[in-house]
Amino acid sequence: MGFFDRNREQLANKGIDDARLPPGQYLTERFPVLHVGDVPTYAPGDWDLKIFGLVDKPFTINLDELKSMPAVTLLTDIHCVTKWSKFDTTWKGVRVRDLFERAGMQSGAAYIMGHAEHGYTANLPLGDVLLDESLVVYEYEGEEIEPIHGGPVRLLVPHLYFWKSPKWLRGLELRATDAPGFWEQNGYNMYGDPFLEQRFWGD
Ligand SMILES: Nc1nc2c(c(=O)[nH]1)N[C@H]1C(S)=C(S)[C@@H](COP(=O)(O)O)O[C@H]1N2
Ligand SMILES: [Mo]
Repeated sequence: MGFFDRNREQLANKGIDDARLPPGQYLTERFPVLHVGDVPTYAPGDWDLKIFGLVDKPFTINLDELKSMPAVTLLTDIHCVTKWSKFDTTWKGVRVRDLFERAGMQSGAAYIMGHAEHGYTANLPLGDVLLDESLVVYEYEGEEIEPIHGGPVRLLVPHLYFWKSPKWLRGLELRATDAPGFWEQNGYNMYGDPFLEQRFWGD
């Protein structure tokens, strides 16, 4: 029996329903770090986030303002396309939907592009980020998110592969049309549902 089968078998021994583990994934207790480029550092007060594109009132929000918005705490599993999954991670942040409602979504908006530091981008259908679980997060396990994991603020769209959750998030752009983001231009799937194993183009 190979590593993946053994890992899946161990789930039952731990009393975990293996339906939570998408096909082709293995469960890890670790929290791997994965990104392109350097980890940015921000002087206090330096980080902000722009909500722009197909909205009536584009705005820029800083960290204090973000933290003053209604907060949501979410317990969720995360799945990386490089095949690790991590269960029961806890995040705190603000619903993307609340930010977009404040900006006033225009009727033509159908997709978003998440913009991160160093030009990293990830595209998503608008409907996916309007879900309750799609958050702009600033805490992980009750602490500020560490810079290596995207602090001060990252996007969290836990029902899709984790590359769709940009670290060091700086902008959310509402768009009429879809366009490939950073990894999507390099062959990753435009949607990325881990339970359908949509890793690459054509999956
Ligand atoms: N800005 C930025 N965000 C990013 C990435 C990146 O390279 N740059 N990599 C993505 C990928 S492929 C994964 S798996 C997760 C990894 O998050 P972690 O390092 O906190 O585990 O971040 C995603 N967000
Ligand atoms: Mo990833």
